[in-house]
Amino acid sequence: MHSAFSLRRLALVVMATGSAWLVACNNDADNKDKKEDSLATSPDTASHMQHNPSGPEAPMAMVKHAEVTIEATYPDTTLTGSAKFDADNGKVKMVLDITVPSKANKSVAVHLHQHGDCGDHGNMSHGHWNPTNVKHGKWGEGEYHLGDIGNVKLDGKGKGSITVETDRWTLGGDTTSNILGKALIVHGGVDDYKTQPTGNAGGRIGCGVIR
Ligand SMILES: [Cu+2]
Ligand SMILES: [Zn+2]
Repeated sequence: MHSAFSLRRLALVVMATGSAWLVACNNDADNKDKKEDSLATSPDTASHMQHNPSGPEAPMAMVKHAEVTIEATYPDTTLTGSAKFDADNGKVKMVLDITVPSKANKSVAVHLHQHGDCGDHGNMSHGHWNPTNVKHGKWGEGEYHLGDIGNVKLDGKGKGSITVETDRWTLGGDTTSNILGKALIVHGGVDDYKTQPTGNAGGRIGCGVIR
C-alpha cells in the first residue's frame, strides 16, 4: 500500500509564553492602618484649590441642619457612623457617633477633608480642609486646620462619640467656614496633632460627605 500522503505531523510545541499572571492581591486592605495619609495636600495646595469660583467651593445657601452618613472605605472593615450638624446663634454644633468594632478600646482620628468625594478608599477627598492656610494641629490649641476634629476614643465595643460646637463653621455661606460638601474621614490610626500636614493618622477607613 502506497500511502498518498506521508505526512508526518510535527508536534507543535506550544511555547509557554512568559505572560505574567496578575495576582489579584490587594495589599491596600492589609496595610491601610499603617499607610501614611500620603495624598494629603499641603496647606498651600489646599488654599490654591479653594480659589476656583466655578467649583464646589462656591458659596452655598445657608441651612440650619446637615448630616453625614459614614461608611467603610474597605469591604473588610466593619464601620458605621453618622453625624448631625445644627446651626444656631452663630455656631454649629456637631454630634458624631461612630462604631468600629476592630478598633475597640483604641482611638481613631476624624477630620474634615476638602473634597466631598469618598472615591478610591477616601483618597479622593484629598487633604484636610484648611481654608485659613495654617498648620495641622489640635482643635482649639494654637494653629489647627478647620477640619482637625481630632481623636475619638472608642469603648470596648468600638463605639465612640464626639461633640464639637464652634463659631468657626457654618452650614452654607462663606467658603472659609462652610462645611457643606466636605468629606468626613475616619482614619485607622491616631492623630499625633504634630506631623504635617496629616497628623500621621494612618489610612482612611471611613468616609461620608456632609449634606
Ligand atoms: Cu484626615
Ligand atoms: Zn489637619
